[in-house]
Amino acid sequence: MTKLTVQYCNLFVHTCVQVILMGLDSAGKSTLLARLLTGQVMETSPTVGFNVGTLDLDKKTSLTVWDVGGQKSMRPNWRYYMDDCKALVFVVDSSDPGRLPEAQKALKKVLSDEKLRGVPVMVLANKKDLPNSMTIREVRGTRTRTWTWTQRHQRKEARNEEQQGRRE
Ligand SMILES: Nc1nc2c(ncn2[C@@H]2O[C@H](COP(=O)(O)OP(=O)(O)OP(=O)(O)O)[C@@H](O)[C@H]2O)c(=O)[nH]1
Ligand SMILES: [Mg+2]
Repeated sequence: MTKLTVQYCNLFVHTCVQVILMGLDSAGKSTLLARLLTGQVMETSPTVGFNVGTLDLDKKTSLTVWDVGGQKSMRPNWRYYMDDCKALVFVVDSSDPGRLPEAQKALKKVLSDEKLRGVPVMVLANKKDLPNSMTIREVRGTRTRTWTWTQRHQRKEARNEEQQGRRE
């Protein structure tokens, strides 16, 4: 292929990257998505299923952002959104320390899923505008423990696979 043809082809290559917003119910995922899409703070109601929107970063790249309902009954469905996911944003309500252990447990479960192996994760401390919200350090403390747990879990899995490979 000549250089000219390659450049011509590139004109039409559009990359669409899948990003998922997860987190407990009421963490603020739908508010965040609406804000990203419209620039406005909009009224939301608890998400049953999902919301999805596309954000154009430039002419060639866009993000498809999936906002998945966080209620307990919906969490088993989270894994169906993980296929082809290139980044995960886990939203935490930093004004609600009482639910931090629940958020930690949910994140731990999400990160243990094989589908997310190697996928970058951001924990977003939301609702920082509210008085008495936790500091980033407090929220980060939770994430670090979870992350360490996940790395340990993934290393163990890799060792098991390796041993199984040797036996076969
Ligand atoms: N003060 C404050 N309130 C927020 C913020 N983000 C969201 N909220 C409020 O938190 C409530 C829940 O927000 P949602 O965006 O619906 O939460 P969600 O994570 O989508 O919840 P589910 O759909 O049930 O999973 C709403 O009343 C929002 O207005 C924020 O940054 N600051
Ligand atoms: Mg929602």
